[in-house]
Amino acid sequence: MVEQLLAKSEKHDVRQANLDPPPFRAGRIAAGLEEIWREVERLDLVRNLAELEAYGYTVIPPEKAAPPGFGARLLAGVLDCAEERWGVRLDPEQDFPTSGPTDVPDPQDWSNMLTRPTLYANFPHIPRVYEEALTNPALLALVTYLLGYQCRLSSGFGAWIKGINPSDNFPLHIDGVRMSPAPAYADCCNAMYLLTDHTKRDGATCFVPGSHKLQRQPVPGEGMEDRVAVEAPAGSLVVWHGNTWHGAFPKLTHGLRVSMPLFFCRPHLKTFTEYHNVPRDMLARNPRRFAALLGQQEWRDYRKLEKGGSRLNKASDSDLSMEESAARSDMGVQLMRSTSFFGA
Ligand SMILES: O=C(O)CCC(=O)C(=O)O
Ligand SMILES: [Fe+2]
Repeated sequence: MVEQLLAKSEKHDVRQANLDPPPFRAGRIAAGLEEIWREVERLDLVRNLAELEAYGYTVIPPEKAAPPGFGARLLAGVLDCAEERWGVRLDPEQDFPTSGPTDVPDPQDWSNMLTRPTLYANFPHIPRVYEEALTNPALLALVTYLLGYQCRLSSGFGAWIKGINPSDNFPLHIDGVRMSPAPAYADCCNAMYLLTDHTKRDGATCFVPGSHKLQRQPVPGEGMEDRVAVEAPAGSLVVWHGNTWHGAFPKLTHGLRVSMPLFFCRPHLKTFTEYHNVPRDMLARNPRRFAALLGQQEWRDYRKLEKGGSRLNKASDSDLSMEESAARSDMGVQLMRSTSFFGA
């Protein structure tokens, strides 16, 4: 039993995870495919990967998604962040309050919470548990399978918080600013932690299975009969292909639906967010992949030119030692080397 528990926690341990790019192998056409397949098998996500291919989305149950209790910790981080930015302590069992302070970093119109506010955290003030959310091996295994090792976090560290509103039928769409038609392979994808239980009546996210094969946005009203609600407990992780049609059902129940989306794209696309002021100690305590996901090793950063061609890091503390700079540029070079489909 103890061994089983240990084996379980090792599975979620970022130190065990295969987060770095694969070694350079000249002439290979699918750099990284074997590594990512092994990682998917190690994490027992083969079925989830098959669902991503067939349906365009998958729901990873809490016990496979993250270590025990992770969903509750992430929810607590979101509630802390809401308190810091909005000045209220939300209780997911209750509705939104009807009033709140205005002398806070991000005041809300509490008399009109029929819209779904998005709670954003900005560097350097992000709850530490958000770092774990991004480096989670299960999440990165499927995101890497879809987008390659060089992918970026396009937008993240935000939370959807949705209260009762029977008229809020979130329309079907595909995410991002996209080409039309969209490429057959994923050029972006989304991963969302469910932080409260989601049922259809709770306003669950919904998908049109198989729609990722159509490579286009739905026209208004299209696909509505084919929507499938994601009914899953708090702590689950939903991952979907960037081409998959999705939306959300209206929330008919009291209390709050809380989820955290992390939207990723391939490195040739412009990310929604450019991450500045990432604290140096945050980069130091996380795997190197963390910095790469946040675009901290961009080799084509124009601001380098502003500094007379020197490597200017986006981290808040840019006085990197020579060794650190070298380690980071090495990472950039390694990432650039894997130029095939899986590496790109
Ligand atoms: O669950 C929802 O409200 C829909 C979320 C969504 O469309 C997204 O995160 O891209
Ligand atoms: Fe979306």
